[in-house]
Amino acid sequence: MSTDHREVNFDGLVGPTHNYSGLALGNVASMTHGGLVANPREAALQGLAKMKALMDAGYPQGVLPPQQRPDLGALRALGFTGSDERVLARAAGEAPQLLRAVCSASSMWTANAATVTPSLDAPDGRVHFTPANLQSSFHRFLEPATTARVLAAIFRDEARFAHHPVLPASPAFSDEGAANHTRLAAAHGEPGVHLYVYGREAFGWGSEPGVAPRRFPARQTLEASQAVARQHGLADYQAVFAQQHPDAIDAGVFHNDVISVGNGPVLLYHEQAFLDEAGTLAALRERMAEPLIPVRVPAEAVSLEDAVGSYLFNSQLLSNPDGSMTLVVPGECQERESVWRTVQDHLLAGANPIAEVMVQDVKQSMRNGGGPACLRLRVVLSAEERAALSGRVLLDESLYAELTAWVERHYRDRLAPEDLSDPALARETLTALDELSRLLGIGAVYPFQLGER
Ligand code: SUG
Repeated sequence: MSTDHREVNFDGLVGPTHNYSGLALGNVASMTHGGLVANPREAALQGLAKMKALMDAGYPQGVLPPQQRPDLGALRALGFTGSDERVLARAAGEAPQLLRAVCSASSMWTANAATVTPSLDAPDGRVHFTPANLQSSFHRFLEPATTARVLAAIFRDEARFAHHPVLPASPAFSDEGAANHTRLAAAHGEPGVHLYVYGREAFGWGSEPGVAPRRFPARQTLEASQAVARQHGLADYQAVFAQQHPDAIDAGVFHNDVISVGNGPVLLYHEQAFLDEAGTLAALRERMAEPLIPVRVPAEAVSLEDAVGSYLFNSQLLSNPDGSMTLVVPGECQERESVWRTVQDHLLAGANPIAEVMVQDVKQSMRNGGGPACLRLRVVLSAEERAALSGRVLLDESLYAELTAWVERHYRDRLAPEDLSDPALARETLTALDELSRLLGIGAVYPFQLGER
């Protein structure tokens, strides 16, 4: 197989309206931090610092732009009329939760932007994308239309990139993208096996009801995962569908990437990640050409509560040229004794390729339940595919410097929920995004650039 395939991590640039609105049911950090004052500038700079650290360490790094917020078009569609100022003022008075939802900067968590299949695994030899419908929450349901335009603008070359329609935005096809998908392979340039993790089955009528979480919603359905695999042309021998443990969902594991992470042949996971642990591993082993390297963390070492509180499993696991791997963990892992001890004694000292740990401070995002792995969309690309990208989206020194200066020019350092109705914030955001789309060379992707609002 070809050796020039690299995984490019496309991080979401945090948008100027980053705030804490307590919008995400089942996401403990979001539910506990709603109402806090956020610092959008610091959030964006933390994200850029993570991208720069990984670029400096030799990992290809990409960037995806934030979305247009507040989404005044969504408010208008819901019956708010008049000038922008009037729409904002009425929404703030009559439906403050709605205003918060249309201001969310949640597109920063690009692990939920789409599911991606590398060209190596697709029958037509193209890289396949399906933007996630994110229909399980209103603030995230607002993302896919712009996400689809952004992905189509960057991965524009139709000979190399294929874009599929968003799945029907109905609970039966609830799709949260790559956060519930892991590709396992001997190496990025070898054929892969795709692990899709779902929280519930939608079409189970007439049969015994399946096991489902009781406290919090299951965001991904089996039917959605199957449809994505079908769109991308994967055969049975390339895909495994595994149910997430309902107890994990009820403990705040709203996506699989909060409880497991895979890379190459390694699957790092908590013992309560999957409903059928043994069956999941067996199905993977049956399909993989190379031996699977499971790295299992028992509940005895890290409780579900500590896993959710530290986001240990929301780490990025990255391949190094010598075959070793680096685990990029959020700073919160150092703050929990059991977790930090497990990192040292179990992960680094264990018989597995994980040889190094990098700690990144993404606290602004973490308070909304988004760790290092949430902030990035993994796209395995060959050298030709990397060269075929449109726009200026691969990070280098000068792009990093320009994006940092752009954030410093346009972002506020303080944003409380009551600031969201400020019409100046909406104007500032449009100015910033217009400049950004020119800086990235991606053309018109935002509603305000397309003659919408
Ligand atoms: O969908 N939080 C996001 C966090 C997404 C994390 N992504 C992954 N695990 N891949 C969510 O729950 C909170 C927004 C607020 O409360 O203001 C939020 O949407």
